Amino acid sequence: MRAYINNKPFDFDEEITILEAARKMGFFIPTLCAFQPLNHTPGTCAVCIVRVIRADGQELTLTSCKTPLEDGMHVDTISSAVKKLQRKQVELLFADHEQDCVTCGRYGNCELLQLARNLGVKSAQYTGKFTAKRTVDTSDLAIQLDGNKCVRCMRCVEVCSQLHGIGALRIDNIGTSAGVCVNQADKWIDSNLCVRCGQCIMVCPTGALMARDNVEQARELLEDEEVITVVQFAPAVRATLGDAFGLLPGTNVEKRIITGLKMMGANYILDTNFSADMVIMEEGTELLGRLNDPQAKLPMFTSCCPAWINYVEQHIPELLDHISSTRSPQAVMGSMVKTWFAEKIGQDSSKIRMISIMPCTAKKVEAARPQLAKDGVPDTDLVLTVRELARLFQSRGIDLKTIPDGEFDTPFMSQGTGAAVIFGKSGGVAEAAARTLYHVLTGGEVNSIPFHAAKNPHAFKEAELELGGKTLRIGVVYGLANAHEVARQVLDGTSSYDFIEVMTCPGGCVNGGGTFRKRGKYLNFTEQRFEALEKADENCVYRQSHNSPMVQQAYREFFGEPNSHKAHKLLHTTYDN
Ligand code: HC0
Ligand code: SF4
Repeated sequence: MRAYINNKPFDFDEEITILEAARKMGFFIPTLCAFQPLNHTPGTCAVCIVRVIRADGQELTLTSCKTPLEDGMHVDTISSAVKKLQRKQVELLFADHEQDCVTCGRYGNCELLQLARNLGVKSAQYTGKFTAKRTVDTSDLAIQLDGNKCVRCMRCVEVCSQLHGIGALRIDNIGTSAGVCVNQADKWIDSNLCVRCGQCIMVCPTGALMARDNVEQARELLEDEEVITVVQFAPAVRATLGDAFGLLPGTNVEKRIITGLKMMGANYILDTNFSADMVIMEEGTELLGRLNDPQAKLPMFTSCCPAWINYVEQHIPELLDHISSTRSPQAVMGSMVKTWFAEKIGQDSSKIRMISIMPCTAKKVEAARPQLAKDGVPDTDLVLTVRELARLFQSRGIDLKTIPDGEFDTPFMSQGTGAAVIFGKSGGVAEAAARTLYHVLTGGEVNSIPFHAAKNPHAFKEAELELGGKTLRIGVVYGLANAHEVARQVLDGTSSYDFIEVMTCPGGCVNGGGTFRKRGKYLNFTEQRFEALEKADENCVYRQSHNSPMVQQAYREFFGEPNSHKAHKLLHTTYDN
């Protein structure tokens, strides 16, 4: 079959949309709702309209993403008349859009604004003031919604069901009032479907979905001379923050983050890698205990991803007995800072404010769990995402591209091993645990674990380790739709694993819902970020958590041994059923 696009012939023998064919020929057709990474073309924005003349002479104006190319069809995608139509569509989108671009968290990175530029929208003919008002919801600790910036692209609805099989979001209302909102709840904070992973934010083309903004509070705390600010930052943060400053994807900016935080006024900077090592000691010991106890629930699942914990509590509570009781590294750090660290620096914990920088929106909710507070005071006072840290730095003119490297300068809780830094990529927690279990069960040391592609269709990787006469079967999973299937296998008694790592976000925290968003892209830098963490692992003096001198010091001076009574009190938690 043959059709003509902008008078050029295009031969095809399978069904293809006009948009796909035009792209193959190198013609640019603007799109907004269409999102290739999710194979999502709902056709709701109508920005991709084109003129066609069918073989029978019928003339039509159609959305190119939804219309199949036909034999003998002539398509016009580039004439002034077509461009005018496309421009009108964008102007109409602006007509019911809250146009506070300068104060919008998506400023400089918005797909709608980019489109307006592409199509040459010169003056905003419509002010965005006469539209029906849609939902604005700032009730939740992790995610906030400004429905007046929603363009009804439904990417958020799609990612939530494709990746997680949850369906926490839906489009509400009709006509100009239509916009995204949470399903089965009036307010986000009341949603028992949403797990707060923030992947919806990652695919939103505008500022309609945002992480809860705590930048101002962080700045106030850092500038407050009455309090002592302790800041930790997560493994993945060092491999993702640079993107926001135009550095090459996967640039490790660990040392520049230290400088930036000091410039902002942080009193102490600690590394979440340290507490990740502590987690391995606790979780590994817990797993060994379960393996030796015929009554214990196996397999055991990791507990460090808070969106996964939310999912289990909200969607499959019957699995809770299989979840490790060990707190996440963020929570372990908060707990240790308000106890041992306070002792070490000779300060009362009431003077300390713990700020945590995470690639994750769900960590904001984790920090507010009553189980992770002492006498009602949270161990972690404030959580910023990577995007918020970028805004915090930018608000003081700190440019990661130009500031010098800094060094951690606290002699305890500031150094992690190679096992800890790989926590930020899917499979890293399982690998770190296996390195230490290998040592405990065989007396030897290994720097890496031979994972292979998973046979289980819902897993990412697997490993079988022969350890002191026992075979330990490890599974690594990401995405909650996958995790759901693996959990079902466990509950049905058909799982072959002993230990399962689950991360909610695709590829793990390096693609967390709090990381840098790039227009029209999704998961594009996974490989570079993985490599950054792998290289950091290789460059570490210590590659296994049990070999960390700082971890050894913590047990020697404070906890006694892993899973001791004190460790249970301060480093483990309970879940809500
Ligand atoms: Fe992660 Fe973590 S690895 S969850 O993804 O376990 O957020 O980076 O900080 O807490 O360490 C996120 C990243 C962390 C925690 C660690 C774990
Ligand atoms: Fe947060 Fe990491 Fe879990 Fe994503 S995978 S929800 S970033 S902890």
